[in-house]
Amino acid sequence: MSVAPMRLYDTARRQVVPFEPGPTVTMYTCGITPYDATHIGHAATYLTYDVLQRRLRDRGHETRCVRNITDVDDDLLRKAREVGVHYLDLAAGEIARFDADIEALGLLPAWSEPRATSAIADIRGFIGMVLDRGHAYQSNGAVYFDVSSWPTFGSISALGRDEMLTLAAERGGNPDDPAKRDPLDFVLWQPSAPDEPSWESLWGPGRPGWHIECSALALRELGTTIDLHGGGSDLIFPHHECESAQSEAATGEPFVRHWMHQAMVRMDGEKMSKSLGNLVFVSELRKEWDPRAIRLACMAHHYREPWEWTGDVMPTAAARLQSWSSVGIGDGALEEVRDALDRDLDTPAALAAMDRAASSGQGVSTAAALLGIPL
Ligand code: 5CA
Ligand code: ZN
Repeated sequence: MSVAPMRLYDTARRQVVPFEPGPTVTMYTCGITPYDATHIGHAATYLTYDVLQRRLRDRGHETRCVRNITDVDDDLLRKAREVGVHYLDLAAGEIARFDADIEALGLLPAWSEPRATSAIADIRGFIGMVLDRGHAYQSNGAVYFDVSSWPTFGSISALGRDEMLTLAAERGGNPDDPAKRDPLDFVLWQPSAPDEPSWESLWGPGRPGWHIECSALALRELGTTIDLHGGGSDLIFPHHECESAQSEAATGEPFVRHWMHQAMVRMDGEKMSKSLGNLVFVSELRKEWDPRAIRLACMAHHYREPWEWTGDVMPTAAARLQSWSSVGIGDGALEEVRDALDRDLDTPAALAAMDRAASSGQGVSTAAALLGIPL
């Protein structure tokens, strides 16, 4: 087994750096908002952290990966209103569908899978800490984070103020909210609309903002500083920038040692997303294809390269699975696969090494098992 450290790209440092956690690796990956079914973009994201964990375990680490469920949030409440069901009933159905999909894909079980609604007390305590340290203010029944009190705001995403304002407007940040001192200030607690769930708090009844759910859950489940934080690249700003600011403001400790983001899976030239509706659902793919081929389809792309979903993706992956299966058991390409994964999780290079071994007649079942694919 190689002794050199694994190397991974860190979004905040903007370079590939050694990733050298202790024996137990703590990870937080942003989970689903359960208002629609799992699409192949979600699957690509969770598969990336799955392969990462498998290689870390192969290197001898224990991994603790928390994957939250955003079960109270603007998008979920809007959809529940549209379809006329209770938001927790909508969430329950979608969580069950998600669980079935990721189990079929052979994902390692999350170490914990906490729901935002389980954390209201934690969130209230968290907001108290941010207020006590002078990094938030109350206005018009809401509590906002004061970005002017946080000089390093923007350092993870490395965006200029205008770019941050544009993205905040696109991603639910309400920069035009007149109760804010600065349009980039973001909500920690907000009054609920009459048909929305509401909890008591020292600042009036209401519900949490989205970003604080992940900060409070990460602190509760894993402590003040976590080894690695993941999610799709669509979350770098504002979600992860805001999480980092409020977490470090609340605890006075570094929040994340390493930020790792999965590039977007696209379709018809745009990010695959629930709001655009250009979706390929895992549950539909599963009806036609071996779930191991779905895994391979995602792993054929490097996690930092955006890629386009096309009609060729599944047939190519299925042919590859077939060629590996036909050569039977063996540990061909195993060390090359390990080396490739240690070089910024280079799954395309790993698959290419396995293709070479298989085409020369060597079995690749051990390497495939390391990638979560039993042959
Ligand atoms: N609940 C929040 C995170 S706290 C959320 O973003 N939920 S989500 O359901 O919209 O997305 C779930 C995960 O899939 C997130 O990590 C998100 O960044 C990722 N994701 C969403 N769309 C894509 C896509 N097209 N390609 C790759 N990853 C995606
Ligand atoms: Zn999150």
